[in-house]
Amino acid sequence: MPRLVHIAAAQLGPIARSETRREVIARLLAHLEQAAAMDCHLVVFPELALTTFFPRWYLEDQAEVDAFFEREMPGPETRLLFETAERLKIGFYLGYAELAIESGVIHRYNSSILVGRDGRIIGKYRKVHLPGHSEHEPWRAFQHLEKRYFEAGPEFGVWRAFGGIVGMAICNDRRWPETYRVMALQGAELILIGYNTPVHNPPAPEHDDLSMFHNHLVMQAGAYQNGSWVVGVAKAGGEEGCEMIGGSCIIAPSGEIVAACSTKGDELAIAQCDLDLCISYKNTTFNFARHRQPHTYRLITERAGVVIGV
Ligand code: CDV
Repeated sequence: MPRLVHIAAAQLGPIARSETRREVIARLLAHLEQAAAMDCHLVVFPELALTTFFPRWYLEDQAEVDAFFEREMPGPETRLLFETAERLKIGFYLGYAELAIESGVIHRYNSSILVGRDGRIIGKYRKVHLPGHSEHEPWRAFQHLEKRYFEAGPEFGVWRAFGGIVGMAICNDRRWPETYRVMALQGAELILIGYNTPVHNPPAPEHDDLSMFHNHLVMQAGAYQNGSWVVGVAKAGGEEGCEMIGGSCIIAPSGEIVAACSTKGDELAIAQCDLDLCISYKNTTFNFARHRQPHTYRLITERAGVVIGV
């Protein structure tokens, strides 16, 4: 029996700063309904899917920043997503800004959750690789203040769900081979990634023309080199004067894109993902137990004794 998961990559077009949670959630609900009508089991939404991508602004008023964060999940406005998931028997991955109070201390994370077909949270992931900068840099066409507004998460986990082993990552994580490898070493067969990626890269504008190529390059390599499905989902289009790449797609363990969005708006790309397709990659070319040489990697790192890129 193949282990089939019917997955929808639920791309979102731009979200205006003035758009309310209720308006955004109506768009997410439309995606859930449409995906369920097409017999999907799992819908993957982008990073920070409930608001505009607010790290593009330098904001001095913490209350203004905190208005973009969720204090509970589900909360009064997001509860309908969970109720709809349960009614439609459809799971989802959702990226959002998380404000958590732990031992009396406020923490802010760029997070995602995985919700099962029963509408219950299976797992939460807090973004590890936070790109950008922490101080105002007015020379940029727009800011990327993730290092200011979020704390880095502690680890990459995986969860038993949807008949397999599922991992989560968020946006910039997808550019780092360690992201996929750490999850694949825990058995990941399906890696879900939401992203917000501007076409323009202020520190390196010479990369702009390659933004879509790099987007697919890293996710396709991550899938193939780890024998895992990868689902990458964008917030796309012209958002508050910033052009964001789309290119949401579903990638097989072969590294091939098997479904992709073609617009920069709200759109679903759907694929039937057979988790058993991971097996021939994990058992042959990428049989980690048989072929990896971890002692060698450690020696090289220790001997080098330098960190490149500082
Ligand atoms: N939201 C992100 O993590 N964006 C980063 C870049 C563009 C700053 C990315 O790697 O896509």
